[in-house]
Amino acid sequence: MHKWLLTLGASLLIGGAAQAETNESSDVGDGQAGGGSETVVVEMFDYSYHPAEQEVEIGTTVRWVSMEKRTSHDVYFPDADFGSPRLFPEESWEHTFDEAGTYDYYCQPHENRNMQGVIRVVEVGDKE
Ligand SMILES: [Cu+2]
Repeated sequence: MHKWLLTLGASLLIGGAAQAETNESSDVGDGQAGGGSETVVVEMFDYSYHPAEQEVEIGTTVRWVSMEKRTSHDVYFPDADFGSPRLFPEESWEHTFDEAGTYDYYCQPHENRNMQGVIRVVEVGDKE
């Protein structure tokens, strides 16, 4: 009985956190298709993406979060000529990947500093 209550409390906490996260990102909402999909975070600091290489399953939303104190970065996919606005400290931007493939990207303001990354999107179940 006691144990059951603890478990219930824990799941309520988790549910609350997930909801807060969804609300926070609603202003960037870009491709909310396929509800219930996962969100993966790539942090931007020290003029690089962390992790620089990220593998995700189709339907995953990737959120880039700036952890910088001063500079700004963006996320630009040259193959698609598509990307984020400039992201200043504490700002974030997200994109949902609905097709398998290798998506190279870089930071336009810091291309000359080799600030680049790649998202590899694989079929559901193929993630290593
Ligand atoms: Cu940058």
